[in-house]
Amino acid sequence: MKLYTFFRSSAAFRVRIALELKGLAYEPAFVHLAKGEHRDLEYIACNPQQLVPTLEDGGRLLTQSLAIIEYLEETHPSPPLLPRVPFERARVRSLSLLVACEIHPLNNLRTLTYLRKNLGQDEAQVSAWYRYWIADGLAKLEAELVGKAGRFSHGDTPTMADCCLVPQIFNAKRYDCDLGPHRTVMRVFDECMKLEAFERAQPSRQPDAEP
Ligand SMILES: N[C@@H](CCC(=O)N[C@@H](CS)C(=O)NCC(=O)O)C(=O)O
Repeated sequence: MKLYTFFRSSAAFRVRIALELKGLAYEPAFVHLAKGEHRDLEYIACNPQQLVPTLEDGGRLLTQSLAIIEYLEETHPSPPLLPRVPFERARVRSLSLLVACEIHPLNNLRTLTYLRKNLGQDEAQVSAWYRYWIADGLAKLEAELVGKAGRFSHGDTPTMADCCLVPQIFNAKRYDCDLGPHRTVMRVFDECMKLEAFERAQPSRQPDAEP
């Protein structure tokens, strides 16, 4: 398998964690988002959405991190990243979608670039936007997890929800967000980072990492 990835991409980070948790080898192909390589014609041929990640498996291409993780789950079921019981599977998907659909789109590269370039916002205003939506989103994730999380977001083994939670926290730390109020979220984050799979997938450990 080949994964089109960028060290700082939290969506690619989700898939890297899933690959590591499942012990699946992959070849990374680097797409430098800050240099706009996701808009190169060659990459658009792989991913018409012009987003990272893309997974190539047996010559076929798959986009969208959660679809990729579910594909890995179905093709390599062990260890599972989704529980067997339908209600619990839905719960893990719900937590994953809270991060991927409600938090991440508000603070990804193209959204922040639009604020800067099209709406003329300065860095302080962009940071205020970023921090507002992170605080709002993580408060909602905290409300979902408090009193319900196990060692991890759902139960005592890592799931797809943790593949989403951890990159979002890396992102929030990069923007110096106040993570103090999100105690359960941060407890789960710390628990995940004790595992080698999460550690190996993190941005600074990637061959394309930059300071
Ligand atoms: N929902 C998509 C999000 C993908 C996404 O937004 N990727 C970011 C990097 S984390 C990206 O490629 N951004 C390029 C841009 O915003 O122009 C997924 O889960 O794969």
